[in-house]
Amino acid sequence: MNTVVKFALIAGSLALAGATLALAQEHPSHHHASSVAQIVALDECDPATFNAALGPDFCKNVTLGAFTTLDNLFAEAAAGTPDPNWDFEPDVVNIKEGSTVSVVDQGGEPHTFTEVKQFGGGFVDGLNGGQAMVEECSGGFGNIAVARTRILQGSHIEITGLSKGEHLFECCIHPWMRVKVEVK
Ligand SMILES: [Cu+2]
Repeated sequence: MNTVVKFALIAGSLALAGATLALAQEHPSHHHASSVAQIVALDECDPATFNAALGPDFCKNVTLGAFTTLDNLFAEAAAGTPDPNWDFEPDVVNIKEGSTVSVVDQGGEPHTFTEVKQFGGGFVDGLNGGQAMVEECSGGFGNIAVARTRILQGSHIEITGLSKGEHLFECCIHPWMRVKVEVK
């Protein structure tokens, strides 16, 4: 077995361990006010084409070959059929007031988890499928309000203090990644 194959197997084992851990965390107790609801961000970015266009280390190699190239991601979005493997899971989260929403990026590239009044387009026009950008995504990462909702690959952010009612979140890069949080 050569070194590259060994590395791939080790990386695969780590990715599977991470997936198991994430699944284990998806079903927290909702019995107390201080519970945590876990959301996972997923994608299948192709490191070769993403990093050639966007810079080294933008897309990590986490999907063991199940890649979508950068050109295909844009083509799918333009056709109105955005890639379903860029996704927040679950799509709807029910929590009690006082709970924490924790969002972990288990994909290969950065995302944002940005609260919006209404779902719409993000700050990368070519990924919007013709939808207008929502004002909450305006300015992209040059806008500190957007930048602070960014989740880098392998990291997580926590949302606290959500008021009772419905809250909508989307990724300002891939705006078909959407979550509705219902706070009771
Ligand atoms: Cu995204």
